[in-house]
Amino acid sequence: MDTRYESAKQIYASFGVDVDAAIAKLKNVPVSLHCWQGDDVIGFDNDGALTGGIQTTGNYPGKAKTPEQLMQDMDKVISLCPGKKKLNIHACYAIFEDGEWVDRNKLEPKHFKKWVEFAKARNMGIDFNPTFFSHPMQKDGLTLSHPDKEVRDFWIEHGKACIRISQYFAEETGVPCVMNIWTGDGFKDIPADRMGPRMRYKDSIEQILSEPFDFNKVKPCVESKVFGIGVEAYTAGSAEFTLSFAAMHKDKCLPLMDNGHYHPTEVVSDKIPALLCFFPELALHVTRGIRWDSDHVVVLDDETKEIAKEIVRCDALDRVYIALDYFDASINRISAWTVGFRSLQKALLMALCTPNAALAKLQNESNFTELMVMQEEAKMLPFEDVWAKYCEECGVASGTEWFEDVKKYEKDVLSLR
Ligand SMILES: [Mn+2]
Repeated sequence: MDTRYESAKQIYASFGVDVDAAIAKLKNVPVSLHCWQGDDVIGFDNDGALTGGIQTTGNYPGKAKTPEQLMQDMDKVISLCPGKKKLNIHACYAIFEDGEWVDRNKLEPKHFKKWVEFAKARNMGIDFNPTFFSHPMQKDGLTLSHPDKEVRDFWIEHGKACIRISQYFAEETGVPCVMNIWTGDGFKDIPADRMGPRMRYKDSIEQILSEPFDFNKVKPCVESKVFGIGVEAYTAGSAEFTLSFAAMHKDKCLPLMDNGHYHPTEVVSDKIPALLCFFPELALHVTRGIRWDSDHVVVLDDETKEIAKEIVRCDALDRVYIALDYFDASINRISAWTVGFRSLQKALLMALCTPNAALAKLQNESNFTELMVMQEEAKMLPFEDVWAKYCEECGVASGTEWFEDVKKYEKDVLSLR
């Protein structure tokens, strides 16, 4: 393989690309691994069904039902994926001990102590998400924008509790905690008042952010969405709403873009350089929507490659917080997690192995003929050999050998659940 790598290295060098440097750089780029692929977004604090306009489909056997199982499954995924990982958990994954249970507005750092131990032992930071769904206080499909103050106050307290927990994560791990605020608030059918819920939503998020925190340690985000299941006509947290909110609260809030949360022909890749002109930092949820926000497993498709390319081309790997967000219950969940993480790693490495400076120079010289030729030629560079070297250096399989491991895990562990 080293011969193949040496040969690939020379070919890339002729395009002005240093593949050793690309590999070294990617090793330090954290990608947040979402715990919710392991149990279909259920969590440990409720017995109810998944609500909030999102839906997992499929009933593949072997899903994690306890914190121990979920952590065991995440460990398996971590062992199969190259690259630096960060842990991403939702508030509904609180781990209660000795029969204790508290509602979401009363959550404390101690309810996430086991996750901190898990992350620290694996040298990972933690990202966090308040959970504004799958709960009886989500009334009429609304949380932070509900007309009833009692409902809003419950969720504002939840948000504040999550800020305190995020600060605890950052202090314990020494890594900033990205805390993402997303609600599915909206209406199935044509509303009579579109601004009222948004004014209440704005006020509620402002109240959450009034909880003291260190912005160097806690990175609150607001995530937009175009629609959800049963919330087809209107969402309070639309793209314009959340982006404007983040812009007006730049001293304590970031915009978060989920590429499943836009109209099907809109692409997040083009929005990244637009936002980087104005925001010092931003956050991403990488997913794969098919026709709607279906949260299919991330694969190495054009938009995933384009998203990675924009982050790299803008020299913004340290300004963009990258997280995965999808959930497929129709296939082996360990495999779903692994394919998604590895696909994003491939996209990032490909972006780092693209002759970006040379291509930009052609554009700036208005040499569009050569730009097209070179962009097409660059697609045929021997990427597989660089990927294999990267995986080898990270101590994981570069080819399909990892799937043998998943099949064994399914037989030995998942099938016994
Ligand atoms: Mn998302």
